[in-house]
Amino acid sequence: MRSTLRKQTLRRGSGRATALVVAMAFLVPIVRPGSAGAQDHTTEIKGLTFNPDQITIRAGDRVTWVNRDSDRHDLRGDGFESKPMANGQTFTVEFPEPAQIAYHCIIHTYMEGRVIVLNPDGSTPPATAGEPEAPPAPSTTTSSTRPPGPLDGVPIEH
Ligand SMILES: [Cu+2]
Repeated sequence: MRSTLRKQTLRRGSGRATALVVAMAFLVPIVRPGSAGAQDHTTEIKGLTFNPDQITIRAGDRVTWVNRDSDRHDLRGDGFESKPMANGQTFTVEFPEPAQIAYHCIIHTYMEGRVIVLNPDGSTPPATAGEPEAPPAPSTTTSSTRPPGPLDGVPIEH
């Protein structure tokens, strides 16, 4: 008899824990619709500006820049650097870690933008003190630009 009672107590306890987990599982998608999986974001480069010039994403998301200008643009941020992009060309970076990453156009250094990769709890990480000019880390960079062509590495005329 005694052991049966104890079992029931245990079962009731774990049942409560299960209910809590279920409740939290329902809460998460409501609070954070983007948590289901990696998302793709797009930033247009138009009129010598980034639109939007600041984008907030979650870890694991990707940002694709699309050049809508007739001018060429190339991006450099902490951990990534693009090739010069002609009109219509794109550059994609995956951001696996929370961070605030400032970037700019190498050709037009006054063109500045920022990617904010939120912490898992949705808070904003502090801006990295690191120089935006730090050497790129190829491991965090993916590119959907066309395969290397004859113009790559050739100085761009303005
Ligand atoms: Cu530019």
